[in-house]
Parts: sequence; structure tokens; C-alpha cells
Amino acid sequence: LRSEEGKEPPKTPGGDTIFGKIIRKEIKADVVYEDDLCLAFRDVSPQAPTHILMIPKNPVDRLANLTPQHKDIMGHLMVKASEVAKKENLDGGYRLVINDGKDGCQSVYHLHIHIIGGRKLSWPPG
Ligand code: DGP
Repeated sequence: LRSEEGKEPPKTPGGDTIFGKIIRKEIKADVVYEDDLCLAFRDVSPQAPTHILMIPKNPVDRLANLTPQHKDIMGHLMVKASEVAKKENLDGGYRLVINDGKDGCQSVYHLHIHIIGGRKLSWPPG
């Protein structure tokens, strides 16, 4: 057994955060893309005209806890985020953000990629 294979699966499929409830359709979300591996839905508190969250269905809590076994899913999330942005007509550009941990302002501990666009964004972020 590799070390990852010995880990306990999450207690509930999809995980125990609010995003797990969204994956299991226990609470509603405005879903813009879904497949076996990931789900994309509009952020409840949008910071721009387009603000979508892309999440893995098999949860990992944060970027800091990724391991080599997450390479494929992280690649999948990025490719699908790019496709979602295209479908949302973010032709002028957009931003992908992953907030990690307390100092990164992460509030939901189910890793997610913010897809933010539809207006001219400023840099650096606050
Ligand atoms: P972060 O701060 O990076 O952990 O971002 C969490 C985001 O999740 C935040 O922008 C608001 C969003 N969010 C929290 N709860 C819900 C919810 O129940 N539904 C939706 N659609 N978004 C949520």
C-alpha cells in the first residue's frame, strides 16, 4: 500500500463542508458544469460579474495538503476551468484563485478554484 491508499475515506461522499452538501444536491447551487470528477457553480457572494467555483468531487481540504496523487485531478480542474471561462465569454481575460489557509483567506476547507472575471481586475490583490 502506498501511504495515500491507507487513508480513511471521507465520512460522507463529497466531504463534510457546505460544498459536500452542494455535490450531494442537499443544498441548491447554480451549477454551470459537472462531470464525474468536478463541479462548477456560481459563488453565492460574487466579487465580479462572473464568479464561479470549481471543486473536485473527491475532496481535499486545502492546497497545502496536495500530494502527487492529486496531479491528475488538479490538471482536470484547470482544464475545465478554462473551458468554463470560454463558455462564460470571458474573452478579455479572467483570474483563477486558490485561497489557502488562514492567511490566504480560505473559508471553506474543500479546495476550490475561484474563476473571476467579467470586469477589469486590479493587481496586486488585497
Ligand atoms: P474561500 O474564501 O476561498 O474559502 O471561498 C469560499 C467561497 O465560497 C466564498 O467566495 C463564498 C462561497 N460560498 C460559501 N458558501 C457557499 C454556498 O453555500 N453556496 C455557494 N454557491 N457559494 C458559497
